Amino acid sequence: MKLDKTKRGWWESAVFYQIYPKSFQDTDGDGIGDLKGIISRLDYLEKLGIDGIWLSPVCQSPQVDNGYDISDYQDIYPVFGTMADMEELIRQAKDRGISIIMDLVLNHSSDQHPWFLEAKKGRDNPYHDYYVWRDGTQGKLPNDMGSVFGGPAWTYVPELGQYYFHQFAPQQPDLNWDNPRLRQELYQMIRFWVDKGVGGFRLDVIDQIAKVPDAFITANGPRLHEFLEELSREAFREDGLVTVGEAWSADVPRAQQFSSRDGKQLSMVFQFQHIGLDQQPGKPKWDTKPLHLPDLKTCMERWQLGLQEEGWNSLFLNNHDLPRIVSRWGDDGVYRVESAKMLATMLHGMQGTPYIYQGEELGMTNVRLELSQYRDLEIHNLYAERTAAGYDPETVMESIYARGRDNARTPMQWTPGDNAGFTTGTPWIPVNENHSFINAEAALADPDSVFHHYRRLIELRKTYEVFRKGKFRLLLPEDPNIFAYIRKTEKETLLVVCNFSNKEQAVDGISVPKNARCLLSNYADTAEALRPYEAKMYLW
Ligand code: TEU
Repeated sequence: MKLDKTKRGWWESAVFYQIYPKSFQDTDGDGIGDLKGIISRLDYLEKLGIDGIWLSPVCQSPQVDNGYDISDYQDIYPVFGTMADMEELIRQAKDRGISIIMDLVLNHSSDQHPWFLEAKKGRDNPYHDYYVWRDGTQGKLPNDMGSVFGGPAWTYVPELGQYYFHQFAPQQPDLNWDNPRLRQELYQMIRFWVDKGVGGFRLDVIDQIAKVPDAFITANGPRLHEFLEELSREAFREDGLVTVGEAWSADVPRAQQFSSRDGKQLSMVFQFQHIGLDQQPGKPKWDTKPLHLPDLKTCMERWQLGLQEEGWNSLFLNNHDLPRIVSRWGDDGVYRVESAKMLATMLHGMQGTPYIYQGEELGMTNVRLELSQYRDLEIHNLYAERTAAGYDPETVMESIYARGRDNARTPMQWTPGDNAGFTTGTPWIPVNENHSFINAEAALADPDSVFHHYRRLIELRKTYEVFRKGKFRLLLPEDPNIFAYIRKTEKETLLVVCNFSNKEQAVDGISVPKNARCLLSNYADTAEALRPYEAKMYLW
């Protein structure tokens, strides 16, 4: 079903799919995915039934952080292709009812961006104030703020006798949003992409643009909402443009504001409260603790209820920064297929716009590589820092296996053959060996595959209004193994029941009326109790 994408709110009925171009499909044998590769896989995505592709950055970049360090916002990274390829992708996707959602990295640029090269030339250079500088002497940092990827958030430029601020790598200097000229320049750049026909934008770390380093503020700076309203007014003029902001700091009240339905800021945000549930409070993401299902239920309930009337939810379990969900909340061994389908069912029954991350629809899993085979700068920084601090190397590797970003970045598994059909060359990062049995070719051929389960979920969301509008009610909040909820409109009731354990679980306290239809299940039949990772969706 094709949606009318000129109207605000079309995304409430949509499902999006994230592509990490570097790892999706290579066509020229250099071991790195490219735009032509994406074009060649549009039929596959059309079959899945998605309405839009969130494309991780494809702009010109030295690739220190795989494209999240942009050196030219209006040009394509040549290894991915040309502007003509990009135009072709936009056009061919549109023909299939699929919008391209570009990734906008507005918090920082690459240190190779001409603005930064100019900025470094002198304090009175017109571009100097595009970045965030503080006077200082070498060795005496302006303050002790750290960067997300390890090390200080300040780097010294001896020629200027100044430090610049970077929340991420030193090669990703933060842009100074207090400068109105910089903001106007960004809006013009955005209009360039709107004119090319993209359907919207995903905004990288958008809650961090209004930073105030002197006050140790990174997220939710005092001018954030003012900046977002201006950005929306000046750059996102069309009602049909969908905008989704990455906001690690978002709680429900903030998200209500970011995604308020008057369209003043963004269509929705990615919030991460459900993602941090296996993290020790106050510690980095590497220091994990066991998962506890009631925490997930309370968290999802809070978001479902919180954004029911005001705002709009995004729904996701995976992206290019996160470990594979089946290896986290599911079972990536015996019950991989069942648990992948169960997790999808749990999520896609909720209110919001679902995002599927490439390979999630195949039940792709985490990977264990040798340290030297990892490519992510964050992993290498972590290993160096923690081993220098006396951590046992094996313990550090365990953290990397559990939480490293490269888990999500191994190549898409298309076939059981060489390099999973991703490339004819040497892949830039190893292919997961389990492509021999986890791959799209096998999934397409098997009507019971994870892929077809996702396809059915997407179809259901488009068939029944209850998915978009139904009011949420959590059932059995304390149950340690069962996640069950109801969605209800005046006309329809949807019941979702999921077993998060690898054991059979009796379900007490939920009755399924006689007139209910089972819309979807990950087991062929129905039994008294719920079998390992069983999921059922009923409608009446
Ligand atoms: O990520 C923002 C961010 O802070 C985290 O997702 C981060 O990658 C992770 O938690 C580190 O532990 C965004 C992008 O999604 C990410 O790929 C980029 O590296 C980052 O911004 C910088 O642009």
